Amino acid sequence: MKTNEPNKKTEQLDVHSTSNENEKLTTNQGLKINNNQDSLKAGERGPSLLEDFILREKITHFDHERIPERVVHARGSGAHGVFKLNKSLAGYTKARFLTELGKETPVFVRFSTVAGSKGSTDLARDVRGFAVKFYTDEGNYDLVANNMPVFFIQDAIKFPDLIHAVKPEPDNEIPQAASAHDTFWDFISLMPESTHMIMWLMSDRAIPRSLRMMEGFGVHSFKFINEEGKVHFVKFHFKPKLGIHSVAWNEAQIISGVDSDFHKRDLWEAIENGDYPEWDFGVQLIPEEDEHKFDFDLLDPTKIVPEEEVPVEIVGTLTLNRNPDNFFAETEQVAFHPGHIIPGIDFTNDPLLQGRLFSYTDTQLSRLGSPNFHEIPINRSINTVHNNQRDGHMRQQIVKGKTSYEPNSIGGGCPFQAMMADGGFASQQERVSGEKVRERSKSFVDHYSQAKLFYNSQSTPEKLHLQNALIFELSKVTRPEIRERMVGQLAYVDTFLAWRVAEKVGVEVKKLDWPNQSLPADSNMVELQSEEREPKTKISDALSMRHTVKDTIKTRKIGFILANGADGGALNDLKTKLEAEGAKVELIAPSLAQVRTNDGAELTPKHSLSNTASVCFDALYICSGADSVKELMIAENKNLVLHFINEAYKHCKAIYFGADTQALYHHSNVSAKQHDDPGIITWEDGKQTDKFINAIAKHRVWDLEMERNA
Ligand code: HDE
Repeated sequence: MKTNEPNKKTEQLDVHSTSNENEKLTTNQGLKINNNQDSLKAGERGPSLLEDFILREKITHFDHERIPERVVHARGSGAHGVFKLNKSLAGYTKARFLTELGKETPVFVRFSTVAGSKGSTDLARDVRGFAVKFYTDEGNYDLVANNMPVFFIQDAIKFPDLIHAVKPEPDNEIPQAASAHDTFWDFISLMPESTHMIMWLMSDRAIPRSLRMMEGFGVHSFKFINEEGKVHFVKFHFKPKLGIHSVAWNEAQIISGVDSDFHKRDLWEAIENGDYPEWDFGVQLIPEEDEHKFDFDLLDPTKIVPEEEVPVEIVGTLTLNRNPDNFFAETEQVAFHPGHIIPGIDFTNDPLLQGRLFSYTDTQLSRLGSPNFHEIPINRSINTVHNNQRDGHMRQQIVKGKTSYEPNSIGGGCPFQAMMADGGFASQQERVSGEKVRERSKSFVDHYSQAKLFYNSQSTPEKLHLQNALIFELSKVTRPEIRERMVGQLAYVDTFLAWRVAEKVGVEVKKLDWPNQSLPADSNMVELQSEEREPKTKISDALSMRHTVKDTIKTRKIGFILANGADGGALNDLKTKLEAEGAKVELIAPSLAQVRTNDGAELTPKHSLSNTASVCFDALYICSGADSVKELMIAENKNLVLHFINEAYKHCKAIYFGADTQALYHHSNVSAKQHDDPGIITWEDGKQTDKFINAIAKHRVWDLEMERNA
């Protein structure tokens, strides 16, 4: 477990606490304030006086506290941490934080959604931003990534159109943080290049269980350049050590109502509890000479490099180990930019990346209001800045001397340029040629092969979730022609997918010119999803979450439902074992009043049955104890408890029914099913604790979702 030593970057003079009793209340000018309760008046019932500079300063500052939210990625959560290099990449890059084995580099990471406003829900169906600022000793390196490895568009010029289409519609500002509306699908149905990304957006990747349980991808191909000038293409990956896990869409919708800060709270609490989230940092490396060896273009941001073709080499660990001291000062003001690079890393001509290289600084000028936003503590390099840039709003640095130009003699010619040998950055001398054209490369025209690859790589439950997501989304589209157009696009990915969506959103299948053979006869839907369905198509295991980490219950939140008379011994025994495995146990009772167990202990519930919901937990234990069950079965509690159980059951979670809970079991939906459900553990099972822990570690029994919801 990493200690929480503040890294070099965070020893800021600017951080100070307001809880020091020796520090008296002052104005912004440092004047100590004697009365912060009343404005200055002419008589206690008289008018307030213009001269009340204390009142005016305080209210004036308040009036100007808000700054423009990010035009995209407005909703975010951040944390400090450290990157440790475990395997040197000296053969590929000269970036020291990637070549000096064991080197630790301070980082700040901001996770975000894309479409929603700053106050919108964490659990929108959306891409997640995964922006990492490495405070390296060669300057700040920003890897401004997402939790999906491709993007909707191939050229930056379409970005404003994409965002205008997904944001609330301009006439009525509806819907907030949602793609399920006409303008988004109108745009997407006319953009075949978006098809691959739509598969990712409609997959469970778009509704993560936790920011700590999602991947990060640099998306673009970048370049590594080593000391000898040798060039490799590189794709960046962050793989969560807790695995990649998602919630069910119905669950996401409920979480948005019960706790719209679900992800933010989850990240904050994990770090406060010392459960520092970690990712393996990996790279896919392709020698420059192999650029055209693939059946796709490395410059195309709607394409991945399948891990089976080029493995991801894990070289480092990203750990988040400190929450921000102040959300606005750090998370809101942090400014990421893919153009913040260091020697050994360079750009490719990916037209999406090229456009991004303009946009970030441009938008930050209007968002942070000054060309000096690099001087805000969270944005400062750990290196001292030496240049002749001067003045501008909110300038902090005080540069001595008469020279602010180069060349100069008065200042001794300083600051000098740095030789490459001294770490000076020089762009790779790539040969570029060609006429000035506004054209799309012919090598970018395949919009369906990788969409197929992603879809075909999904497990049956994942395919069902993806289909249901498209059905939900398109069912919100009011214009039938848009639904038809979109179903036509889906047919180029998978006939069954298109057929099922068409049927559910009222699109006449026969009206569409299907690109391949006749439709499957109506039959058992699950069979038709079969991963073994012929012809066997190319798949990539890395694209499905079925193979992700499922052997730990660390940080999982287990709800214990109990009332007076609960079996204290059984409760403590299970709690101890779950916590020994790193899980968090939280007690849920009919009220927040203390609960007395059958051995006389007084327990304080963290939640009541009415102030939380099963969607905030990974699994439930219905505590044993006849008296406890009797109290839970009384009218005012029974429906709340049964709703908890039925909702967790619907969302394929593990539920453990302790001894004496037969009545609750038989009154719940669970009892209606007779099957071997590994996610349901009862008083009849042997080794209940092991079974429960194993069931929690599996995240969900997605394979039984159809049965659990029948
Ligand atoms: Fe961004 N993106 N982006 N983006 N992006 C911004 O910069 C942009 C794209 C990403 O937590 C903005 O400071 C363009 C891909 C993240 O502060 C803006 C294009 C990827 C964040 C911008 C893209 C990203 C942003 C808005 C298409 C994954 C949040 C606020 C060419 C590789 C960073 C800001 C944070 C933020 C421009 C597409 C990642 C408007 C023009 C692809 C994680 O400048």
